[in-house]
This record gives sequence, C-alpha cells and structure tokens, in this order.
Amino acid sequence: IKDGWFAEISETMWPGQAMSLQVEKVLHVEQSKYQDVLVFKSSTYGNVLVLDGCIQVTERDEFSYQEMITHLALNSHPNPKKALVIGGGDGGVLREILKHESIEEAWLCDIDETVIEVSKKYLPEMSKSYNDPRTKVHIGDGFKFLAEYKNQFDVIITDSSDPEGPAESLFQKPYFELLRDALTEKGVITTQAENMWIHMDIISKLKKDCQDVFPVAEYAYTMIPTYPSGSIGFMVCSKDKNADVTKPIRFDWSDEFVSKNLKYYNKRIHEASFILPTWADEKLNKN
Ligand code: AAT
Repeated sequence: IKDGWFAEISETMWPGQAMSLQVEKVLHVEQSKYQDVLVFKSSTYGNVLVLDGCIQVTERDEFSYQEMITHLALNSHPNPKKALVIGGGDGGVLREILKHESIEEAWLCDIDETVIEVSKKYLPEMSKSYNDPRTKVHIGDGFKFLAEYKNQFDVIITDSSDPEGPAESLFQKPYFELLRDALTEKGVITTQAENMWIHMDIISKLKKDCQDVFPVAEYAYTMIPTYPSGSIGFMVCSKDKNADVTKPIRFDWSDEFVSKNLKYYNKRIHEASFILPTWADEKLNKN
C-alpha cells in the first residue's frame, strides 16, 4: 500500500500491469502459516481480501465469480446432493451451493483456517453459510484431502488461488485424476482457470489435461473488474460423456427467485459464457 492505494503487482503472473484500489482503512494484516493475509476497506469496492498480494474477493463484485463457478457446475448436473469446495475459504461458493434445494451436504476444504476466520469477521455476506447445518468444514490441503475420497461427491468446485503458492498442485493433471475419482458417476467439476488475455498458455494446458481425464471439458468465463485484466475463466468438466455442460440441463428457479437471489447467473449467461472471442476460440477450441 502506497499513498493510500493498494496495487496488485506480480512480476511473474501479470507483468507490467496492476489493478489498483483506493484504501480507506486497513482492517487486518497477518502472516498465516501459508500466506500473507490482508483485509482492507476500499473507497468504492467494499471490504477486500488479499492473499500473498493477490486480490481474492471484494464485496462489490464477488458475486460474478462465485455465482458462475458454482452454478455452471450445479446446473450441469441432473440432481446434485453432495457438493465439495476446494479452497473458497471466504464462504461465497458455499453460499451459492446452498441456494440449490437438492443439496443435502456442502463440504469445504481450505488449507488456511486464517482465511475462514477473517472472512467471518470482515466478509459477513460471504461467510454466513458457515452457520448452515448442511455445511461441513475441513482444514487441510485440497490435494491430500481429495485422495481420501472415492465416488463421493456429485459436484466439486475448485475455488483456488493462483498457481504460485499453496495452490500450485491444484493446477496439475494428477489433481484432475483425483477429482474424477472422487466424483460420483455423472459428476461435474469446475475450477478457477485464469484469464484469457494473460494466461492463454496455462489455460491451453489446463484444457488439454482436463480433456485427457474427462470426456467433456470446456472453458467458460465471467467479467469481474477486480481480477487481473477484468475477467476470469473456469474449466467445466463432466464424467458423463453425453453431457453438454454449455447448457443448463436443470434450472429449478423461477424468475422471481432469480431476480431476488442471483445477480449475475441466469440461463442465457450460462450458455453465453462458453462463447469465446475469435482469437481465444481458435487457440482453445479449434485444434
Ligand atoms: N472465492 C474467491 C477467492 C479465492 S480464494 C482461494 C482459496 O484457496 C484461499 O482461501 C486459499 O487459502 C485456498 N487454497 C490455496 N491453496 C489451497 C490448497 N492447496 N488446498 C486448499 N485450499 C487452498 C480465489 C481467488 C482467485 C484469484 C484470481 N487471481
């Protein structure tokens, strides 16, 4: 933080550019066992959670990411009852999972208890789902956790930080094999899959690895002002070779429910999020 502004600088992950937010007040600074944790109140984006210098969520735009990573997966599954989040310590993805009536259990495994603690304190709209009786929390490394479960979850959402740091293993092929094996027969996954303007090489590799492991693997994206370059993508994969994840196969919500409970996701944006600009489409979908 310099002269009242936070700048998200990373020479390796987004060289030569940095999103800046004006800081009204620093709320929390801590070095946890795994990462630097910072929470500040910004002048126009609400409270902001930063890990190792990277913006994780702001109260103003978090819904566009959390709704999309969650509902792209859950609405691509015929009847999701048991869901798991890897990462996602702020609780936002849990909140979205619990909007589905079919859900009986929502599990979360984050490596860092500190993230959960500070979110309960400073991000109440995201962390409220920790009080839901369907929620089960496990603190630990997502990779190790997954290795212990076979044929257990209908949907698994990997809401992880970027591949530099504790989340590195969550971007590698052995992780996708663990995901596949932890899923039930028609299981679906989504993962945080970076930005097409700056990470095309990571995305191409992610897509290839996912296609080796899952019969269906597609890239979708959402707009979000406070992530690098203003958008972020997801890999959406299914174990069911006949599945078409680009269309919601199930959409239980009335127009009234949608306008009251969802701010970004709807049927049409589900379909639209898989349609890529020409250069990205050529790189990712036409080879
Ligand atoms: N909901 C959007 C916020 C995130 S949070 C990413 C979470 O992943 C953090 O809480 C971090 O503690 C957790 N995490 C990191 N590594 C692991 C691991 N190996 N196992 C389990 N949890 C882990 C995503 C932000 C995206 C940022 C884009 N630039």
